[in-house]
Amino acid sequence: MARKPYDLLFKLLLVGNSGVGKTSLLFRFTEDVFTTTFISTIGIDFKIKTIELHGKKIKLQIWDTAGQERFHTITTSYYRGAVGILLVYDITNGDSFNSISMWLRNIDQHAGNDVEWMLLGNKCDMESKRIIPTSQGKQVAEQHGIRFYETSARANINVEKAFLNLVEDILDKVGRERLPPFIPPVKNNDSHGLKTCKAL
Ligand SMILES: Nc1nc2c(ncn2[C@@H]2O[C@H](COP(=O)(O)OP(=O)(O)O)[C@@H](O)[C@H]2O)c(=O)[nH]1
Ligand SMILES: [Mg+2]
Repeated sequence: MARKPYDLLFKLLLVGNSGVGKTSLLFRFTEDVFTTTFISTIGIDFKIKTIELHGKKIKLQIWDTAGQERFHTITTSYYRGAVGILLVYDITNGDSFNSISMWLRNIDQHAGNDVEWMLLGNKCDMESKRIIPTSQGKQVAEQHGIRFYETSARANINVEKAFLNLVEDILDKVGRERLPPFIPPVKNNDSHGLKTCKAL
C-alpha cells in the first residue's frame, strides 16, 4: 500500500476585514510571492502547503475568503473543521483594528471551542502610515492569551514564522488532548516562504 503523503491535515483560516492583506499573506506563505494586482476577484477557496515539523508531514489546507468578509456573510461552513485561525488587521487602518471584536464574536459563534488562533498586524512595512501602535495589538493578544505578530506580506516579514508557530501550537494541543486530526477531502497543489519586523 502506498504511504500516505502526509501524517496530519490541518484546516487553517484567514479572517479579518477586507483589504488587510489576507490573500497576500496566503500567497506569500504558500508560493512566496507578493503580487499587487491579483486578488479580490479570484474565487479561491483554499490553498495547500505541506510542511515538515518535528518529523511529521503536515498538510495545511488554508482557506481564504473570496471577499465575503465585505458583506459579513462568512458562515459556519467556512469555519467548519478549522483547527487554526489567523485573525488579521492592518496597522495602517484603524477600522480593521476596531473590527477585531466583531471577528472574535464571529469566531465564537461559528468555530469550534478549541480552535487555536493568533492575531496578526499586517503591513508593518508601512511604518510611516502606521495608526495602530505595536503595543495595542500586543495588549489585545495578551487579553486573550494568544500569540501576536506584526507581519508584512509585501516585505516577507514574519509570515512563515506566524503560520509555523500556529501549526506548532496546534500540534502541541493535538498531542496533549490526543484529538483526532480533522481530515477533510483534499484537492492537490503544493509549494514554499522569515525575518523579523520588530522583536515582539
Ligand atoms: N504595503 C503593504 N501592502 C499590502 C500588504 N499586504 C497586502 N497589501 C496590499 O493591500 C491590499 C489588499 O490586500 P489583499 O491581500 O487583497 O487583502 P484581503 O482583502 O484581506 O485579502 C492590496 O493592494 C495589497 O497589495 C503588506 O504587507 N504591505
Ligand atoms: Mg482577499
